[in-house]
Formats: sequence, C-alpha cells, structure tokens
Amino acid sequence: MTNNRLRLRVVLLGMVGTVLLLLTGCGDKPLLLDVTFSKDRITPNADGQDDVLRIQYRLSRSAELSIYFLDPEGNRYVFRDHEPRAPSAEEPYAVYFSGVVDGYTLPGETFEDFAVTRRMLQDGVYTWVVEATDETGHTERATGTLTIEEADTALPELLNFTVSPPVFTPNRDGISDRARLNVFLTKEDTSLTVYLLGEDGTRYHVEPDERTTAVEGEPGLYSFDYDAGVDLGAEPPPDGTYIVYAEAQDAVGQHIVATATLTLENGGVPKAYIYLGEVEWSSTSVPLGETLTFTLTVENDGTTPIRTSGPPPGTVYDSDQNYATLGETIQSGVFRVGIHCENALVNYPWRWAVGDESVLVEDEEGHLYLPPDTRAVVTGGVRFVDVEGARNPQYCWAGLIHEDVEISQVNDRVDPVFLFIEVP
Ligand SMILES: [Ca+2]
Ligand SMILES: [Ca+2]
Repeated sequence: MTNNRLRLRVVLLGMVGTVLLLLTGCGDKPLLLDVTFSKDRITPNADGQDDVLRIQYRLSRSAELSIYFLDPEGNRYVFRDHEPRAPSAEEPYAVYFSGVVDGYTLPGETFEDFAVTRRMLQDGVYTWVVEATDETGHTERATGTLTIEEADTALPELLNFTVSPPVFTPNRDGISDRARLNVFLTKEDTSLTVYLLGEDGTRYHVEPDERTTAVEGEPGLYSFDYDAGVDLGAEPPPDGTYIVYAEAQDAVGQHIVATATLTLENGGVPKAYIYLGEVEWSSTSVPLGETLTFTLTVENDGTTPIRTSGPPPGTVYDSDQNYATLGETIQSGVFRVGIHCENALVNYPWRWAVGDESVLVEDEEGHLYLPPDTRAVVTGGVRFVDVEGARNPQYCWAGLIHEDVEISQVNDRVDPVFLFIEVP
C-alpha cells in the first residue's frame, strides 16, 4: 500500500516537476531564471554511472540561494542554505550534486560517537527546490523531482575515538611525552584525517602510526602515536587544551566527525648546552690515586624544562666505577653531564645531574628539572685508581647527554683535556 501511495505521489510530483514554478513579484524582472537539473534520476554509489547531476540557474540580481530536497513526508534535506550570490552575468551558475546533503538523522536514529556532517540521501523520490531571495525579501523558487536509487548510504562511522592520556607533556623528558589516539572506522574507501584545532584556526595534523594502524582507506582500528612533532625537532603546538577532530569522508562524499580533547603542558623541544663549550679542568696531569676535577655550566636555552637525575654535582667517582654502580642508571629523557676518557670501556661512564638543589625544581613525582632560561654550575671528579688501557696520556672530554635520545654534536667531546696519569 505504501508503495502504491508513494508511486502516486511520484507521478504527481513528476508532473509538477515539468513546470518551473516561478513566483515573481508584480512588474519585477524574474529573479531566478533557467533552473535545470541535468538528470531526474541518479544512482550515487561511486560506480561512475549516473553518480552525479549538474544543477544550473541564473540570477538577475543579488540573492541568497538555497537548494534543498523534500521527501514525501515533507522532511527537508539541505544542499545549499541561504548562500549569498551575485547576479550571474554571462554564464549561469552551475554546481554538481551527488546525492549528498547536510547531515541528518533518520527517525529513531541517534549517534553517540560522532556527528554526521554530510550524508547521502536515502533511496526515494524527492522534490527538489531551488530558491532565491533578494534583499527586499522577495522569493522565487523552482521545483522538480529527483529519484535516488542504489545510493551508497552506509556511513563511514567513527567509533570509540579516544585520546589517552588526556594531558601530556611533549618535551622528550621521557615522561608522558606521547598521547595515543585510537578510533575505529567502519567503512572501506574512506579517508581519515585527524588534527588538533588551534584557537587561531591552525590545524596540527596527527599522522597514523604505521606499525599499529589499519591499511589506509580500509576499515579497522586506526592508531595514532602523537608526540606533537617534538621527536622530529619541531616545536609542538602551544600549551593548552585542544579539541581533536577525527574526520572521515567516504567515496561518495559522506562526512563524519568525531571529537575528543587533549591538553598539552610543558611542550617544547629541549635545548641545553654546555655554556660556551667550556670546561675547566683541574689539571692535565694527575698522580695515580688522585682526582681530576672539572667545572662547567649547563644552560637550558629552550622553552621547556629539561629533566635530570643524580648523582648530584660534586660527586667523585673512582675510575673503576660508573653511573650504574652508583645506582644511578640511565633514564630515558634525562639530561646528564658526562665525562669520557679514551680508555673508558663504556660511553661516558661518569655522569652527574645538570645542577644541584639550588637550581633544580622537583615535580610531584620527585622528578628533577632545570627550568627554561636557567644556567647551573656542575662540578665533579674522577679518582684514577688504575691505568686501564694502552693510552697514557689520553684525551678526556665532557658531554651533555640526553639519555636514550641523543648526544647532539655540539654537546659531544666538549673541550678535551690531554690527561697524563702519573704512575710511580
Ligand atoms: Ca551509480
Ligand atoms: Ca614529557
């Protein structure tokens, strides 16, 4: 029964559609002219056959233009909504329509994980309306019918878009430097874009993690390992709370948006140096059993605090000890001053914090930081208890080590001393 009623309405609408309803004001030149749809039926499924049609119209004067579709129940689906248009001079306006309109929901339908911003019309017969309103409020419209068949209406759903942790500190200090973004995409041939939107409109794109993500364009779980660009040396977005957008667009042009929030704190590329590349050595010649001492200054020249760990400045190592034997093992992301001598068996065996308690600040978990724009004097010593290796004299030098990250060239082999150990 429903089908018969529908068909009847289709016939009626079809008849109406052959006549352009131009409601003109008294004596005025028509505002809206020559409205045409190149097809009265499309099958929008991205198979290349009858997927799109072309809409043309002319305007004799400036107007706000709307194009929308009415289903048999009178529900309105918007394609263009009161968009300002100048008069068309030589050429008519032309726009392609592929069945996709502003987002809408079907009766009884709700989406919790995402919003539908552009959506395919369901199969059916619609009345199309092209409507122009000039600045006096005068409105003219043209109507016709359009049949949608074989429409690809499956939505490219974005499910369970999550960001964790919700607050992170992208600064390569080894603590909450990364955020994990996950989202499940349900549809094939769909492009997925994820970005943070800045207050000034800047988009900061988040690239998928190739190790754990679905094949691009295919359904599946997409995973994003976000470091805010810091690992590649780029300054991260400014500290603050961002809305993270995940946007999916399928082959027929449907568009889905999911959002989450992410807060950046203490973001920045750590920049620290041995000030002036200068090390003050106590001597170039040390009797066996005596101590070589050094003094240098570490400068945090960046915008983010740099993390450090013990032992504190002033610590004196025996030459056969190293940071691990003192219980101060490597921690990823920590900066420490190191001393290395050519005969040493491990890289920079003797290491010290980049400052003492007078300059370092401690966070709630007990991590120590040298604040931005701060200098700290670091001293230390190595007591040579034996002469290992063949070289004597040997070169010794200082370095500033970003543990498990890098020793930048400028912070490696700083200010070498040619050291002789005096054996009795
Ligand atoms: Ca088609
Ligand atoms: Ca961090």
